[in-house]
Amino acid sequence: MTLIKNISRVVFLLIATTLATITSAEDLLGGLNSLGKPTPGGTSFQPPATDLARDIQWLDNMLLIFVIATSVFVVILLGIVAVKFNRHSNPSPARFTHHSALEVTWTVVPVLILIVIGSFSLPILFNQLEIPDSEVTIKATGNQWYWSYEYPEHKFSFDAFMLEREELAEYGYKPDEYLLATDYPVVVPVGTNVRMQIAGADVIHAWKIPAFGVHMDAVPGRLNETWFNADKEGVFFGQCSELCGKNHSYMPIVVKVVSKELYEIWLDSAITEFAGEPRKIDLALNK
Ligand SMILES: [Cu+2]
Repeated sequence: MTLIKNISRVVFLLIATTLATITSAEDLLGGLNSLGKPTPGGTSFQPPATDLARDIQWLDNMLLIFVIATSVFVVILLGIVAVKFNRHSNPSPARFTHHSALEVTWTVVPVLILIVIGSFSLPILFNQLEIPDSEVTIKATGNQWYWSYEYPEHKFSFDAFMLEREELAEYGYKPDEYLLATDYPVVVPVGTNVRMQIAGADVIHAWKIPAFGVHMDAVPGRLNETWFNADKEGVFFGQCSELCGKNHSYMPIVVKVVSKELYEIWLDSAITEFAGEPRKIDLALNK
């Protein structure tokens, strides 16, 4: 009888310990791939994880065509002038000062180029700034020198500090994620419109996730808004992108995009961990 009692006590203790170790919200989020981070020697964009980022990268490539074409054209013109109209090849230059057709052309063509560029870039800009109906709202506040996050719908908030090199493994990050990883990540559900409200507590910071195509200034006394809808589950890194003081480079941003089911579980444990308001059934995400 005592043996059975002891065994059941051990089993109970084992279950209790396991439960205790997974109550931390952070522990639920292991096993995600790092999708959005810089690569050594990289010069191009990070792989896009939102339509916003895809649009920006498409626009950048499109503009590059105009930039290259204009540069090549100007270099060729300069070459022709240098070869054909130097003092030796053209000792007695023409004396005319106006050429109406040429002047109209060099005014109209750049205007047309700007109209073409504007007609593609303005819709992309409007799309970034028009916040669609969102299911999750997160407020990010830049402080010297860390970010704090609030989930206003559930009334909890937490601070996110950069991890030291020796802390990375403990929090499940790789050694090359030093200067990018934080102790607490922002967690969002995949395929969901997320409204980001961004403000500064002291000086101007900027909240930026390159893979999302999101970059918004965090200005004291003003609430800026932006949004994203991440379509890949994974870990995405960003950094403060406005010079904000001596530790500007030590206030990184981590966003973990998880399945809607895992998000709900994380939300419950975060509400417990950060003393938020217990939520009613969140129907929006269960659709
Ligand atoms: Cu900053």
